[in-house]
Amino acid sequence: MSTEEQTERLLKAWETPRGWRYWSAVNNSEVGLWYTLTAFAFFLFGGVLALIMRIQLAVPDNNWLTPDQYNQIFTMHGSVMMFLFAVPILEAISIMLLPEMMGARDLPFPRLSAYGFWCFLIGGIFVCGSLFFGVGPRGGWFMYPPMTTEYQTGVGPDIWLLGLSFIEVASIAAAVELIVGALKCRPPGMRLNLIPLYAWYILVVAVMILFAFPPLIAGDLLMELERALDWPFFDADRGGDPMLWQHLFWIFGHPEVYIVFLPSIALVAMIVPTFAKTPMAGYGWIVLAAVGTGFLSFGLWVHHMFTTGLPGITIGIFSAASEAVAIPTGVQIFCFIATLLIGRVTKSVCLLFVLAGLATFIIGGLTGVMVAIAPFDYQAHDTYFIVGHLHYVLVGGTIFPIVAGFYYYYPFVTGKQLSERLGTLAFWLMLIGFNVAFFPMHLSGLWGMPRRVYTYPGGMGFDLPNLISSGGAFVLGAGFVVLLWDVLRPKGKQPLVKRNLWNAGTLEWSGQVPDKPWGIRSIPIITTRYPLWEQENLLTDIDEGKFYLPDAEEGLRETMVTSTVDAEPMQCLRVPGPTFLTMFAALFTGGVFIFSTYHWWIAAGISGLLSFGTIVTWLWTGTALIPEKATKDVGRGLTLPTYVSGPSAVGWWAMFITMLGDMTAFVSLVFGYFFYWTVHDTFPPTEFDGRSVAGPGVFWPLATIGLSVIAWGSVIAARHLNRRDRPVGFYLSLTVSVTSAGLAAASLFWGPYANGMDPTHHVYSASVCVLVLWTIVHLVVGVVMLLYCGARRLAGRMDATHDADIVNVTLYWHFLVLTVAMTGCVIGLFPLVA
Ligand code: HEM
Ligand SMILES: [Cu+2]
Repeated sequence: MSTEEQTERLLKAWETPRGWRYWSAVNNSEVGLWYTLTAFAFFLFGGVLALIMRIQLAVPDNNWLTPDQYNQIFTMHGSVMMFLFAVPILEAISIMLLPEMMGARDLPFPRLSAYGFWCFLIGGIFVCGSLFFGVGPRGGWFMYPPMTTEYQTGVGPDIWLLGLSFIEVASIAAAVELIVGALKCRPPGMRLNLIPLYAWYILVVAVMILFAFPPLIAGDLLMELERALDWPFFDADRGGDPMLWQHLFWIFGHPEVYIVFLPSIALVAMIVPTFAKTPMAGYGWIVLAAVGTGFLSFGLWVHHMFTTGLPGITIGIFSAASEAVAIPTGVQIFCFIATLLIGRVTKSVCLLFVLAGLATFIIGGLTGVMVAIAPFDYQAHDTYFIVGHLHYVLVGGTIFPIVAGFYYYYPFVTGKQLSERLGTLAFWLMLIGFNVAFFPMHLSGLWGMPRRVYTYPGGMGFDLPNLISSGGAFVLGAGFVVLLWDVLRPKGKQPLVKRNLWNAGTLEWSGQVPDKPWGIRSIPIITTRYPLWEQENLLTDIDEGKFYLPDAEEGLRETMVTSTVDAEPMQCLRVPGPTFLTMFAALFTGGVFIFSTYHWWIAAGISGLLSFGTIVTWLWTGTALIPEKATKDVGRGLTLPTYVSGPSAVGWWAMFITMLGDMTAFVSLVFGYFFYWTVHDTFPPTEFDGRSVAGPGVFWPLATIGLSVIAWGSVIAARHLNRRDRPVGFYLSLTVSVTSAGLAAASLFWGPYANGMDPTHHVYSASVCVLVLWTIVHLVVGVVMLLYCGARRLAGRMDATHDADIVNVTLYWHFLVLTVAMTGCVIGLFPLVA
């Protein structure tokens, strides 16, 4: 078969739709690009808000903005920068780059990435839009209650809670995708110790997202229940405690700063070796340090709460832990510096931004070491010193490396190059502007200027530093205008760059210029960390289709799945192509959140049904399809299965990872319950406010556990019977499990209901009810999944050998039965021992 014919078939299979259908694309390069541009647009929006604040603060006693406007603007600035820019842009860049770095044709779930993108776009516009109607949230980016519960009416906080929860779900979806992508979609031979450093960082970060975002989502749920239904989680009058929010928020919030820092450093880890022309020194150390940072960052959150009156011992421990994180961070920076010293460095704008980023981050790190010392923090807390510190870390650790990445990867995306001259200008404007803007904040902070104030009185020593800051902010802004101009200016006359113009060693640069939509012409065997430097004739062999999957005989999109550690070929995975379903699914899901904000319950309900219908259609037509042949010759004499189920299937991994995140959110709710137990003398209380406080009793929670175990057992039986091809037994087991799951949900509801529990009465009742609510929703989802499996088998889309659906659903049920058991024990049995 001639290679031209192969090329043509491949191109046809991977063709990006044209015209208005372009927006149905799901390919990682398209979605990644949209995602990046959207996140960058939100960054510019957040930046404009920052400049507005700086105009307001330039002179004392200014009343250009009202206090209320200022509050909305600083809240939105922080929230946009963190939730709509910093996290999404890194996921976006990874969606675009990760498959290319690993010689994969696409990520394992292209439609999931597309869905995540549309959710992000819709949610982001909704959240930002509130500002233009003057109804934006006003509680700062950490939304502390009771400010945001008792004292803020209107929809502002609801927009924050629901809009951002919606986006967090999208972030988690991307994290799942990236984890599975990094673990399962590598080229043959690329063992874990050969993967690009970028992939390691993304793996660490995605896992962090998986464990950090769910506590926040749990917190959002609690606060929204308090705001919408008056369940008193944070209301001290009824036993609630605002501190729980602070814990949940910062269990998310501290890892968050590493979630935005590590992927940027990952870009640095790709750029440094290229410009030093030598492999990265200390690969193993860097990986260890990245993993270490990830772990440690979950044990530091209390340093944001030093001034809340916690016991001294707690403060001491968290202070020490906070200092400790400087060690792995330092290790990484030393490795970068060492590589630059060993290598022969070429000068370039990218590298300038890398160096500026490292230097700025180090300064921010040093003020971080200062504020991690509790007595110092007592002084600096809630002053401009903190604002100075956090921007040094964020801009040094995130913005400058991302700009470096922009210069580095711009040719990869467009085939054109950004101007070194304009780049140098932008660099100096940004570096000088940044320091002039933010250094004085340390001083005004130490002199006593609080943060989050819309103005300050003259003559207290704040005038000059603020004026200087504002001037610097505009110089910094000018730097971004230059960058933006460089990106947008027409480059029609500029010739296309040559292939791999930086002479990089990593696989993403194997793409042709202009790039083809197929990701890679054939999937190579990788034996080194810098294949383009170290593997002879790699590019020619790839181009000539000498490696795997050089053809698309069936006209389908295919990529390879390999084993987790050793990257041995396991499956030829068919990935789905363009569809509008994901966009509609996101629109309808968005509707649920947006309508709920305004308490338009009917509209929210309809939107929910539509979203459900769309998602089911998407799954039904796009996942676990029975292939036309069981195996496929993928080239070089290798034959791989086209369908697998169980732990070797990517879908199984996605379910497993998603459920880890889901469990984390649930555990956060359980944590809340026990948190209340620790702050009350008697919990559960016997009576409150002249009324006795009811509990759910023992019987019904235990009955729920029993029924769920029956349901779970029948799910397992159903899976076995399906595999043995006993349809009658299969449907029977399914019926048993659906029925007992339904009864379990009913009995879980019945306990609190029959005992007359009133969730608005006391925080105890509320925390029982939220666990019940969570578990019932999960039972209902479990039932829906079972019905889906039944329908699949009836429709001939699942059979004895093609059983991925029921296998994945069984996995869900393992987690579900654990959830039910924990809920039952906590609400039913714990009161007996408490
Ligand atoms: C154009 C550059 C920027 C300027 C001039 C700027 C300015 C400011 C100012 C003046 C505040 C304090 C508001 C107050 O306390 O009253 C602030 C807060 C904040 N900024 Fe920035 N900022 C910039 C870029 C960024 C970036 C890139 C990020 C994150 C990636 C960021 C994240 C935050 C956060 C999280 C807060 C805290 C908001 C709060 O207190 O709730 N900023 N910024
Ligand atoms: Cu922190």
